Amino acid sequence: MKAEQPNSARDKFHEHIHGNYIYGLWELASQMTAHPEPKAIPYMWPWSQLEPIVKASGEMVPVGDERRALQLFNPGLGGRWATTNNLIAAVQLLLPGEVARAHRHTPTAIRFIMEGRGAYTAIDGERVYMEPGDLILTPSWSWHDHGNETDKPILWMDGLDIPLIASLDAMFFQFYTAQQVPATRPPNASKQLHGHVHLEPTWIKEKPQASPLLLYSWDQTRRALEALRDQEGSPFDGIALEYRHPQTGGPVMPTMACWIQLLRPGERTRAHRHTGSAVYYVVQGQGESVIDGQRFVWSKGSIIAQPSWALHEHINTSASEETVLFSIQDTPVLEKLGLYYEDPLAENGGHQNVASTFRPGA
Ligand code: GTQ
Ligand code: FE2
Repeated sequence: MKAEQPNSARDKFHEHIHGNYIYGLWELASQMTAHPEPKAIPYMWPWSQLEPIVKASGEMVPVGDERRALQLFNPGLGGRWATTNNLIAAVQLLLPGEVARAHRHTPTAIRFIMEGRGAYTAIDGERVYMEPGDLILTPSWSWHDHGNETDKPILWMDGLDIPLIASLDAMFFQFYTAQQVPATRPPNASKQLHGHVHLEPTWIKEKPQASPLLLYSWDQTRRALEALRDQEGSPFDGIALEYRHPQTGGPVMPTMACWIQLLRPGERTRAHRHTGSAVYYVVQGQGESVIDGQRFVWSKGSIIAQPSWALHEHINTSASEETVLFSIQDTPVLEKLGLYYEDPLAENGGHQNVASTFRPGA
């Protein structure tokens, strides 16, 4: 057997190859992890922390070329514009009389309306009017501007796949030539055409990848949750419903799925983990999530980041009130690539041991 090279010679060799932008696989093996090890961490922005910041943003910052949207940065991602590895969540405020300038981009967006009503987002010439609890889609590369002609502020959560599109080097962005895109279709036209639950117009031949239904009204969402509240539901997710593309039955966007989940008073789901990340918005109620052994105590308005492969379970801690969680998820991407894996927690009756409780800023 040949004697090992002295360390100094081997170190020199490594220095030399690094200088030529070459690394040995033996130096990298720790990156081929046994399972996903996201840099993003489980994190939460409680409403008590978000609300004063959102209100202050209205006084401190005008709507200029850019929207007044507060982007939630995951502390594990070293300043990357990302809430999880692939998703960004933001809270956007539009004051009475304001218009956010028309533009388009390849990242896909959703809005979930938090507070206020009667403002609109215009998507490719269609004004979609907002009510609390509505989900509104902005497909990739569609022109959009926002306007608030009411006398009250409006507030919504944005969800976008910006980090995914950036890492794919597929980012395109343009401003429109005017402040707003002229209306070419009646208000809420897509709901008029595609919003009929189990009936779809047969004469529409075009089947876009993103849902042609742009407005998923809270009224219909709430009624579905109420109709299903006595079902058993999923042991891991409770009464979890996915917003559907009306023509394909698939996720609302090629890169993002949206869910609404009802947890009944006292309900506690079992823990599981899966590839794909999620951002939750607490629509109503109060409760806790345990994510990778850490307890997150939330209430209406809180936003929670859940990285890929994180063990998670949710608890409605109220004995009388129902809890509703909205979420965006990047699982459609994993599914399309054959990379969706899911594991229940087998031990401990399907529940995690709680090692710590999350405190914001700590
Ligand atoms: O309102 O169009 O939070 O383009 C980030 C990028 C919102 C928007 C965001 C955007 C928008
Ligand atoms: Fe946008």
